[in-house]
Amino acid sequence: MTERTLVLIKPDGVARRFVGEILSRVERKGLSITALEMKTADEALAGQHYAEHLGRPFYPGLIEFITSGPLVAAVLEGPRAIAAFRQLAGGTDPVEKAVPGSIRADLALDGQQNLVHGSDSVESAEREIALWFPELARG
Ligand code: IDP
Repeated sequence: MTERTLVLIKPDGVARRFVGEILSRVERKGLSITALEMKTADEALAGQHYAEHLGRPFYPGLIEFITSGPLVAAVLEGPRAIAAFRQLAGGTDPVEKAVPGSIRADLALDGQQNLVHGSDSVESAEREIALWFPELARG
């Protein structure tokens, strides 16, 4: 079943010049990039994106990080795109959770600055696509 998912290459990924590396892994996996934009998130957008984490101890630092510089937002499409990208990304903590071969395990060390975001469900994907690419919102 074809799905779509919202992916961010976070500001650390752009600063470390991993945009090509990460998009290359996406394409090698067989996912299609159907929207792609570089932008800098303001606090309002970052807060909406990470609304589920409001109140967590790491939330203020996360918002500061995500708004700290340009990032790349993308919509990927393909069979099981949500799970497929999360497999490519690896677990949240690049050392404790991400498996070798994943983007985070291979290229990151830090539990916050972990290079990428990928939607975790169909509902999250549709909510996040509507935030980052309002012109692609459905319903
Ligand atoms: P995910 O990005 O793997 O889906 P989430 O639990 O949704 O993980 O957390 C969102 C983001 O918040 C993470 O990717 C990471 O950047 C940051 N984060 C999560 N947990 C921590 C933490 O314990 N310390 C610092 N940052 C965290």
